[in-house]
Amino acid sequence: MNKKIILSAGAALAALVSTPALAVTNFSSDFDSLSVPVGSYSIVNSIDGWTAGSGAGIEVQNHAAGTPYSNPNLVELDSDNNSSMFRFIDAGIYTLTFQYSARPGVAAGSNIIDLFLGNSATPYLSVTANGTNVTNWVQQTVNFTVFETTKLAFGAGGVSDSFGGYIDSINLSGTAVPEPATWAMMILGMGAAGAMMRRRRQTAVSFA
Ligand SMILES: [Ca+2]
Ligand SMILES: [Ca+2]
Ligand SMILES: [Ca+2]
Repeated sequence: MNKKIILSAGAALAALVSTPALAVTNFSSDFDSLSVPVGSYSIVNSIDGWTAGSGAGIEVQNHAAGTPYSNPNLVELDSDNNSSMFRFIDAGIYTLTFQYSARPGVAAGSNIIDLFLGNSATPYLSVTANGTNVTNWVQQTVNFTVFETTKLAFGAGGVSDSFGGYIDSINLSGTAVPEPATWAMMILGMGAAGAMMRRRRQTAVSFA
């Protein structure tokens, strides 16, 4: 009897382990595949899986004003005006990292980069800094979990004047969120194991 319970708990655990993982989005984008003349820039509608959202488009610079984190390009989202770019990611438990630098010589109020998750108009993260005479790259790291396909977006904020914060080398890595059925099986498995332990305890008492 107890052996059967152990087996059923084992089967539940095996099912948990063998449940195929849902698709998870992993990507890195450094914006370096686009050919842009050195010292210049191009404003594009899509790059590295990102699509331009609001505003004039995605400005890809090749050493136009400052040094990219990864060569030869970086992205400025205050292209001709405050613009955004987005993509969709699958459900998952994620770590997102990206490099941020103020644009040299531009004040913090004009250098804002916002990160948005889903349809919320409130940024999940907002970063800015005062520009010095050079680019100062600082890695930003955010952890989040999404339970369904979700929009991920970056946007320029603050003064819309064609000069703004830089981003480069965005990296998303994640693991699958267990499916509800898997959770149910795991809980059943634990319940069975608990019942088995309770029965064992009772047996021990009756034999004492
Ligand atoms: Ca780059
Ligand atoms: Ca610009
Ligand atoms: Ca600006």
